[in-house]
Amino acid sequence: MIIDKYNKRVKKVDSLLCVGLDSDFKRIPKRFLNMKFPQFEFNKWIIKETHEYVSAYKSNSAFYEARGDKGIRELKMTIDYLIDKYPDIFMILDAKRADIGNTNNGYVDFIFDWLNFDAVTLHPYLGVEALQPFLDRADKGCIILCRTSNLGAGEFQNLEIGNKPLWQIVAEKVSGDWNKNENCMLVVGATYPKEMQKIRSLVGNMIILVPGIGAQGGSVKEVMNAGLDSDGLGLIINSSRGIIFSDNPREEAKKLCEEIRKYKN
Ligand code: OMP
Repeated sequence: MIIDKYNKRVKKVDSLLCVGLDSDFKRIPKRFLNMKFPQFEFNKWIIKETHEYVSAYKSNSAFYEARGDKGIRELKMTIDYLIDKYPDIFMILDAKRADIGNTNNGYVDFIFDWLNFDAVTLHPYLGVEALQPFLDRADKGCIILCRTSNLGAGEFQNLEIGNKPLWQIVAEKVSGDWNKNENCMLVVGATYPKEMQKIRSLVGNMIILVPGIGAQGGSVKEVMNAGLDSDGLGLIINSSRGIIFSDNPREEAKKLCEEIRKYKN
C-alpha cells in the first residue's frame, strides 16, 4: 500500500513534517538566479538542508507551470533528484486536478508515470466516477480536498445538505466508497481545527494532509490535538513559505519537527 511508504518514513525520522517546495521564482534568493537551473538548484539546497526532518515533500505545480517548459523541466529534475537520493521520502504533487474520466487519464500519465510522484491532490467536485482513473491506481495516493485552509473555504464547503456540511459528506464518501484501494487521503486546513476533530472522528486512521501552518497562521498544537489518529500518526503537516523562504530553512524545519514531536509524544 502506498500509505505504507509514508508511515515507514514517519517512523524512521520520527516526523510528520512535509516541506512545501513552492519555489516561487520571484522569491528564491538572488544567488540562485544566475545558475542554469535556478528552481532546481534552490530545491536541491532546501532538500539538503531539511531532509533529515521531513517525511514528505509537496511541490505545488503552479510555481513550476508559471515558468513554462523551464519550470516543468526543473520540477522533473527535482523529483528525479529525490528519487535518486532520498527514495523513501513521500512525494506529493499539489496540482488539485480532476476532470471527466478520460481526461483524467492524461493527468494520471503525466503525474504518476512521467513525473513519478507518489500522490496528487484532487478536487472531489466531479464525483467518484470521474476520479476513477486516479483511484484505480492502488500504487499511488489520491489526496482529496475536504476542508481547505483558505478564508473563503466555507462558501461551498459549509453548505448544508440534509443537516450535514458538504465537507462532512466529502469526508464520509472518501473514507467509505472511494477508498476501495486504501489509497485515499484528505486535505484539511490547519486553520480549521474544530472541523479537523470532527473529520478525524469520521474517517478512522485515514491520513490527512494539513496545510496552513506557518505563513497561514495555523497552530501545530491545535492540529495535533484535533487530528492525530489512534496510533498518534495519520497527519502530513505541511509548511511551505514559512520554511523555504525563511532565513534558515534547516533551523525552521528542525523547530517545526521538534514541535510536532513534542505534541506527538
Ligand atoms: P504555505 O501557506 O506557504 O505554507 O503553503 C501552503 C501550501 O498548501 C500551498 O501549496 C497551497 O496551495 C496548499 N494548500 C493550502 O494552502 N490550503 C489548502 O486547503 C490545500 C492546500 C493543498 O492542497 O496542499
